[in-house]
Amino acid sequence: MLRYWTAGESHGPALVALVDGFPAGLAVDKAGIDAELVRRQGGYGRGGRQRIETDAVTFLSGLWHGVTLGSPLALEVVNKDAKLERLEEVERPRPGHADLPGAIKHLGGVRAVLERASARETAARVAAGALARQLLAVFGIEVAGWVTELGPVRLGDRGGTLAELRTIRDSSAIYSLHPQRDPEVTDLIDRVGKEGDTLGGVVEVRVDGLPIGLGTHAQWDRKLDGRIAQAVMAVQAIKGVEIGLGFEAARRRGSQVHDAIHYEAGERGSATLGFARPTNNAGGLEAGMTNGQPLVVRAAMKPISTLRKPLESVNLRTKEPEEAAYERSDVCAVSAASVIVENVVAFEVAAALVDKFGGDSVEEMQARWRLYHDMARAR
Ligand code: EPS
Repeated sequence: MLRYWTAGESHGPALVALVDGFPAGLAVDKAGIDAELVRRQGGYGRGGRQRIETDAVTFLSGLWHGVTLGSPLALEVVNKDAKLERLEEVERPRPGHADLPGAIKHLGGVRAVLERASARETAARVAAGALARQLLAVFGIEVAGWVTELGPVRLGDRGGTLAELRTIRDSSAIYSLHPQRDPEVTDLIDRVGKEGDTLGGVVEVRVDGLPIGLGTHAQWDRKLDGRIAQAVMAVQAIKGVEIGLGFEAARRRGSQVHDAIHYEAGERGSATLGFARPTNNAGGLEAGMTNGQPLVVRAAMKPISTLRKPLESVNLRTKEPEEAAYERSDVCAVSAASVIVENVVAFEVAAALVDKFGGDSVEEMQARWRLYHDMARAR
């Protein structure tokens, strides 16, 4: 079973991801992981913290000569702004943040909660996901994500190979597939920032090259749609997750939702075994299993809850009305969310791949991948 946990506070010494069940024999490209960490720090509208940090991964365990050993991997991302011991208690909880429920729940203060709840923690999740996507790449499975909506601006997606779309996205200041519309969006972010407010948005992730049959219909907690929804919903500030048509499917008739099944004998050798679907409204998942089509996941991010022009709150010590606390924040972190969602989805897909093809070594997984496709083709 491939799984991970993270540890670390926003202003503690470091963030750590512990990845367990990762197969032996993968030559890790550290630069590839660092590139994802750098992208997570970027996007128009980020706050002052990102000018302090230069996130990069250090492997504390699980590698020998740069190759995975099959033992647990401890990944560390150091915090340069490691000032936790000097920071003071926060008395005015921010609406929308973990501050109030977390402090009450622990019979303690706000600082202890916000340090862990901060989206800084996602650096560790991105490191784990960026490692997992290197395992996916061995099997020709590719992942990419982008911003499709920012505040009220609908940007949408577009067709093309993931390599093409990545190039377009990387030329956009907000990681969208319509860079020509960047000025409209960056002006909006500037305007809203000047007003002391924040902006959310929608991100989309696509996974190409998936085989048929990752995940399962057989038990609720192993259904891949459910696992992906949990991983994505558990990203800070995410309030909604859709797969394929998502909520739009509820508004249509069945004949306008389900993807017809065709068969092209000449394509038997492909990963989809010749089964073709003229549409992909299911977003690549049927009954918790991949169906050979691209996986398409969207997530809605609420605006960041730390406001420079704060909302009404209550001083937890005096119980008197006061404005919520403000130290510093991002005006908009939707671009970063696209990187985070991309990498947490990659991890869940890699976990499903290990479930199907075994987790001891990459070489055995490759042999079992070939055997499975040969057997499926022979039916
Ligand atoms: C973040 C680091 C944090 C915040 C932000 C995301 O750094 P600091 O609290 O030192 O400014 O900028 O976290 C939040 C939005 C939040 O509400 O906690 C990061 O690295 O992504």
